[in-house]
Amino acid sequence: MSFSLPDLPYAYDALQPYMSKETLEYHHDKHHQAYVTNGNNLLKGSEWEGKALEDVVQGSFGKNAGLFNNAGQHFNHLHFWNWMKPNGGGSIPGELEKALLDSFGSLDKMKEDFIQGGVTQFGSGWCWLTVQNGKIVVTKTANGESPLVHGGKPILGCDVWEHSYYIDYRNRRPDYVKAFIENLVNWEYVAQMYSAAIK
Ligand code: MN3
Repeated sequence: MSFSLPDLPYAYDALQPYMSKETLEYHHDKHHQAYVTNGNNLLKGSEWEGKALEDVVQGSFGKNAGLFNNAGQHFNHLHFWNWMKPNGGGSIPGELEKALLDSFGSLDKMKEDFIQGGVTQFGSGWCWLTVQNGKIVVTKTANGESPLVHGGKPILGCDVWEHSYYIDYRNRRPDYVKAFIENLVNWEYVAQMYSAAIK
């Protein structure tokens, strides 16, 4: 199985004003495409050729940095497009909402911690809602890493590489992460990942 780039699940201009058409054109068509192309080149002839994506990500971590970076980013971006939707950030499905309240005490606290995670990730990386030891926690990772290689299961991730926000927000990463959690998140998709993570 080789990697391939899926179409965005919405139009390029569907996330405006929170994420522009221009950002999505560069981010999806150029950046994600590059991870797919480079990942396929590095996968060819490696011991992970033909393996499922999550197995490539976990298997190559710490062993083959080039392949890991591209496979990790392919995994992260496949979900990232689905973690957003037009008119996102609305109500949270019941089972997930209950788990978030159990873990954070309030939805405001969850959002505050998530924004803080994104703002304090130094340099390129991601902030996450991660299922770990039966709880949902905020974590952050550098570059193409994800909770998958740190003993957790990601259910929501925000890309805080500059390519994800610089066109729209310039250096204002806090405003970008705040807009993401409040206005872009597709909570139905997060709930699906949560259900799969606790099985
Ligand atoms: Mn990206």
